[in-house]
Amino acid sequence: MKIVRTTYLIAAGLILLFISGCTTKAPEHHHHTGIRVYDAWVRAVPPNMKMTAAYMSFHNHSKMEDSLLSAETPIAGVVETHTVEENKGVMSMKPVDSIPVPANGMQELKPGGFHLMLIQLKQVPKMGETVSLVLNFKHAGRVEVSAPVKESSMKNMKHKGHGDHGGSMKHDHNNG
Ligand SMILES: [Cu+2]
Repeated sequence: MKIVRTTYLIAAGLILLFISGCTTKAPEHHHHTGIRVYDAWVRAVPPNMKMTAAYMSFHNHSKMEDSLLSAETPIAGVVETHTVEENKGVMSMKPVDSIPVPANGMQELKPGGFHLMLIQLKQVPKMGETVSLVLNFKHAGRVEVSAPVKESSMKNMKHKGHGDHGGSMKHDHNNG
């Protein structure tokens, strides 16, 4: 069945796309609460794609642990909170109820880890565009973010151990 095989290949390629990295810094986004959002970006995808992913960092400047419960964007019918799990060498994406953000700490949404899945795309995000997202946190409430659309090429997969926040879940603000 040629159709089935093609679909399978697209799915495999898509997962690779979502696992490969991109750590380009974006300007700080505005905030209204104890949660600040940094470096938000949405992955550029081919025109026939029905889904993409969004990545960003959350900094929690409050003494209360928080969590991202849900998100919305005008360009997608559904936004899910996902993580990536490895099972016997196979990476796969899995929905999670929420994404935790420790008190006086940070959480990183990045390829290969937590991310937002933009499903049922009404409009395919292209390079140069900006996607607006509304994030709903348990305590911080509603936080609006503008995320530029960026490409993450496969060559980024060879670059390991880069990045200012380098996978660390803790973040010292020196003001707690
Ligand atoms: Cu996903």
